[in-house]
Amino acid sequence: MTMFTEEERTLKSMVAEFGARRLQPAVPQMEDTDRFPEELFKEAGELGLLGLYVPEEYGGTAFGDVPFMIVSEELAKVSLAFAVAVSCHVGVSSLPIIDSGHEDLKRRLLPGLASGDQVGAFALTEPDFGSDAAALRTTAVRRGDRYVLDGVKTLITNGTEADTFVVMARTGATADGARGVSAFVVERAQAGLTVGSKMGKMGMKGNSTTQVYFDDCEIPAENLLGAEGEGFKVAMRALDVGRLSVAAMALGVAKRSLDVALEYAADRKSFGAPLIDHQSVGHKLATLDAEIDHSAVYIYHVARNHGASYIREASAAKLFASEVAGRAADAAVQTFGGMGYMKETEAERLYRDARILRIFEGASEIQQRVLLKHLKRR
Ligand code: COS
Repeated sequence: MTMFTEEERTLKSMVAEFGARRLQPAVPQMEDTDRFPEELFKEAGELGLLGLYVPEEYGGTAFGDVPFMIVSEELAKVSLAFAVAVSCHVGVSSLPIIDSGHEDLKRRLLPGLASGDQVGAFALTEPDFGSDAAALRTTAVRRGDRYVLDGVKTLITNGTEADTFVVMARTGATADGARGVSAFVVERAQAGLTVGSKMGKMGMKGNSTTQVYFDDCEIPAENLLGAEGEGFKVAMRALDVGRLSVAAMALGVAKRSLDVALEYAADRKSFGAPLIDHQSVGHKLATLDAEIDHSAVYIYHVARNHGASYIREASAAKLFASEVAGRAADAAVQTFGGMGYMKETEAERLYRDARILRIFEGASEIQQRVLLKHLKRR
């Protein structure tokens, strides 16, 4: 069964080759030092992997959804940390500028984002408002031809490296909820923007997560994305693609987890037989294989065939694939037994990395909420 065109298969091999030859050797150092491999990010840019939605006239490849899922999946098989940095940059941090940015802003920022000279970040979450994103409190007040931003964002992926931040802030009253939110681009050099130090994480060593502070941060009015009050929808539309990409990354983590478990289970003997021949191990891995197939078919089906709105499908893909990845990483550790808990096995890293998939870009409970809303309308 093949789900891909010839061009897509070529892209898949190219990213897999980049993963094996360039990214894999960097993983131990990323684990040890938590340093982001900027040189590899630039290489990904040279390969055309960072401008997947950027139109060609601004230096991108404009390949679209299926290639984005392929890149997300293949990179995540090797390093979820790197895949997430790329996904965040390509999807939620670039798409709002591409879809809703002023022409001057696009000309100025998109070539750098497509090449990897500039790194993008997406700032929605706040210390007091995560899942309930429409309640956010960061403010943006219009002053002549400028907006002035004040507030704090947290858990911002790529915060340390980012040159541009897509920031959701309140231009309307708190009571306006989602309709009082607008989206902006804030550039790193802007006075009044401060990035906090790296937050220590359970896994995904090698990409950064920070707080971002806005203190009387003045930006030009043309940095508004779309119209005032449309920012929540700008963010949510970007998150649809983002969630599909998280599903694809979960697929990559699940496949890799199954592979390492399978290899060990075929090799390691207990009670006179390879682990794979013990029903308790073999059946679990076989069930995972079926679940992984279901994830793959659904993710690429949605990526290829979705219409203008696919909120429900993006949530369904993210919910299912991230839960499968969690089970797969858990099964990998369990198959390795005591060694699965040790730093020297890949299963240990996969387990820590996989845990975030059920949380970020909308926790499983948020995806269930979105799905339930659609179910009730039926
Ligand atoms: N695309 C376009 N528009 C969307 C949308 C989407 N995916 N999701 C919601 N909207 C629109 C709705 O149609 C609604 O518009 P109208 O007022 O014109 O009808 C508006 O946005 C508000 O939506 P809703 O009423 O569903 O908002 P809620 O506050 O009830 O719920 C959830 C929104 C919970 C789905 C949202 O807050 C969410 O996704 N939270 C998680 C945030 C998240 O993923 N954070 C991770 C940050 S990045 S790591």
